[in-house]
Amino acid sequence: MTIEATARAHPNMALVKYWGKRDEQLMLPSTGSLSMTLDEFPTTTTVRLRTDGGPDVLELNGVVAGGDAAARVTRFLDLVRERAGSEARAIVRSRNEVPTGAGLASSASGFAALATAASAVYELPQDTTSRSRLARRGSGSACRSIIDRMAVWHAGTDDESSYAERIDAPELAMVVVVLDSGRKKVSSREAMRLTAATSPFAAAWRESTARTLEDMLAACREGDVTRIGELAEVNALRMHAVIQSTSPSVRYLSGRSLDVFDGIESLRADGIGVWGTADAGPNVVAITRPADAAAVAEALTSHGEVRVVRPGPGARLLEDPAD
Ligand code: 2P0
Repeated sequence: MTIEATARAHPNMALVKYWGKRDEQLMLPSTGSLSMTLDEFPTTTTVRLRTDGGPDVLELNGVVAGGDAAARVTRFLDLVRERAGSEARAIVRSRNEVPTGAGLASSASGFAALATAASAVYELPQDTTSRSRLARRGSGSACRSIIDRMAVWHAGTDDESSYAERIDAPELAMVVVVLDSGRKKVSSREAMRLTAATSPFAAAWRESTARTLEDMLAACREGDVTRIGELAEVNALRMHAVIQSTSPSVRYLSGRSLDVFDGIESLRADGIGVWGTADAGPNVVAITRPADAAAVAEALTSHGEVRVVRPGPGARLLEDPAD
């Protein structure tokens, strides 16, 4: 029996956003979504089975974690153990190169890496679809980080039918503009609940996102970068609109975020194909063609730290953990 496995996964950036659940227990989303897996900001996670009967331990960037983060990992491992028919506890060591909690989806890379390493040590099915379903139970968007390059997450209606899979799309680049790498005030999970419970626009968000996903899949098939960018920007701004319409209102975008959206708009006025998106935090991500990425990065560098990212690999086991 393998006693230790190490996996690496990257965050993903949604072009059609996941914002709301139809089933919190099974982590089924209220709509499907679509994303690009990034080639930067990896999480590398080692899962080692304990033979000494001690409890689960989570170590994040070299520091033993407690509280919600550790409880979430233990709940996830409980599900893995139930499926594997195992009682073995584990030591989980995770290293993140993404600013934790800053809206760059560290939970997606984190649970994608954990699901992949845990599937190996607990001897669960390791095919892509099984790992995607499992990662979803840790954090919804993690199911997309299992997938190479571009992924659609089928909302599904039960555990079996809700998973992400690879799609073909034209070559894209993104320019991440980091404005704030601090932890956000309201977690995505909490704000999704608040949206469903209090926003008068929640149903309209779900309906428009389902339509946008169909349009986005068509744009990807047709290789239409302009259409992809336009749909992604509108979808992101609709998500932020529905989030702001909660009671009490939640606002993730800051004045500086809006300045970046203005900067993107003026680049577009100059004839560059570039569109904006943002997750549950103030950082803004510009979507563009690879050939324009350097010019976009240069133009946006006055707003914050910029990083050009490209489509990256799905979660995978590392043969040599020193890699
Ligand atoms: C997304 N986000 O599609 C959206 C856009 C943030 C904004 O998925 O409760 O960490 O663990 O399923 O996946 C962030 O939420 O939430 C997210 P849970 P998750 O990328």
